[in-house]
Amino acid sequence: MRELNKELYRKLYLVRRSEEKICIHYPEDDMKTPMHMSFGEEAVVVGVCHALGDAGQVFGTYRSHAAFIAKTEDTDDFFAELYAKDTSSLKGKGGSMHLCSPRYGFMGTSAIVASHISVAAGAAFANKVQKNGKIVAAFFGDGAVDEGVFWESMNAACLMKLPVIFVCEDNGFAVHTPAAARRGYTSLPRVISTFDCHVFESDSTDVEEIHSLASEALGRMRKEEKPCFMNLKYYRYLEHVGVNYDFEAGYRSRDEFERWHEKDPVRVQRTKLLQLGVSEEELLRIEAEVDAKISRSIALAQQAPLSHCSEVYNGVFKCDR
Ligand SMILES: Cc1ncc(C[n+]2csc(CCOP(=O)(O)OP(=O)(O)O)c2C)c(N)n1
Repeated sequence: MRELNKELYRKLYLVRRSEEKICIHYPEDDMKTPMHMSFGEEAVVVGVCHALGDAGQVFGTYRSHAAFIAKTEDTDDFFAELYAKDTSSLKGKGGSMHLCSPRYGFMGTSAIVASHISVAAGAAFANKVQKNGKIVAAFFGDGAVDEGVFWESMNAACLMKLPVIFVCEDNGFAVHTPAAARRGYTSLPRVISTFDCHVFESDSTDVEEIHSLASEALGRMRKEEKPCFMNLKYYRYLEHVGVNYDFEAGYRSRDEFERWHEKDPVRVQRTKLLQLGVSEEELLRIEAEVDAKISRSIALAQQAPLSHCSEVYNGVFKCDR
């Protein structure tokens, strides 16, 4: 249990520190990409991705820094892409909003709300046909549920009994609009429970709890071939897009932030490890290793040449007419 908790903490810290470094370097204006930050949702993404394991496949949204890092740990590729460098596997064509690394099972992300959910269901269908045992996790915000394609994908996945976990990263807002102002129903999990799938929900920021819930979901899915739906609440710390707080925008209160921040996922896990008897020295060692990895990735990205203009035509669908 201690080893699992240490590993979960290492991943939380890797995600958190990578994003903190983005906040430091972004004002230098060398990363020419909009930033949708993951601060606050680390436990949701790390917990699910760790349970899913290396063989699982992940699809996500434009807010996928946490998911990319949790699934791949490939900070070299991550920072090279944010800096649009030649060393990035996407050669700068993706940026922060279209991260993708199929070799690590991070299958792709989209800036068009909910558009990837049907693609994730399609990948689950392919896995089912190929009988390869792979499970797909589709991460999306609560705003994506307002799109028809979400319901079509849920319906098809339930009907076809596809090996897919739909993970709603529920921060309660689509940009500045609260869920209550967008929905003609009160409880999404209750509506989803009328579908033929397993439903799970949590508002925990404890990564171990999310990990065990996701493991239970995967176990149920393997036993009884049915998709899963997880509604996992979190609080988005920063503005919808950008690297700043936005309390002055008036759509949410600082009190709410303070309440969630008191149970910050990274701090909760660090405190737990100390209670489990892990020494402060060991934690500092884990943190120093992660910090060194990130610093190295950023330095490599900064020194690498920019991606060449000719790359625009590589790796994309072309119309010859
Ligand atoms: C189909 C579509 N409609 C509208 C937008 C503009 N838009 C970008 S993000 C966003 C809010 C999405 O909120 P949510 O799904 O809850 O994700 P979050 O940003 O909270 O992670 C909207 C409406 C878009 N990108 N795509």
